[in-house]
Amino acid sequence: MTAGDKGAAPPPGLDGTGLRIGVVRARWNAPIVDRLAEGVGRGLSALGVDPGDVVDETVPGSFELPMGAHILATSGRVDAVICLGSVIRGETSHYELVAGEAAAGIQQVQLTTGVPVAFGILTTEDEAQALERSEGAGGHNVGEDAAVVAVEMARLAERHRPR
Ligand code: INI
Repeated sequence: MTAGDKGAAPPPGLDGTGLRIGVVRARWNAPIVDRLAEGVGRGLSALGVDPGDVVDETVPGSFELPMGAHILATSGRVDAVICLGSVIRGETSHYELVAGEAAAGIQQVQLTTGVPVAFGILTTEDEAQALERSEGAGGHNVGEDAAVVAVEMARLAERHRPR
């Protein structure tokens, strides 16, 4: 399954050329998050984003992703931010808290800053599900989906920017 087969198909002609994208990665469950980051790289390249226009940062865990996104969103250096993380229910008793706060915080960052923030956090029952959603080229990878979302929303913001 590839980006668009399951979720929203990318709009035709979507082009990321010249866009600057921030990527914030949680270091918890790093092997999974690294796979998501590879998906982001593939997705952004396919849309014409120059790797030199990608600003990469890491934060300790998914709970810190909204703060990392806020720092990049208000830096004036990026047109959109992608947050990557993996929260596995079986491995944390405060799964709901970490996943919920990450989601709410990311929404708050994009609505308050006006800089789109894509939600690339896997919230799964177990590691097997996380692996299924972070596959290599040609498979389903939520990082690849998040790359499309970031470019689409950055273009939307650009089209309606107050003059
Ligand atoms: N952070 C994650 O990104 N994934 C997890 O599965 C996780 N678990 O299992 O607890 C996790 N916890 C750390 C959290 O995000 C914060 O870094 C920590 O609470 C310090 O603020």
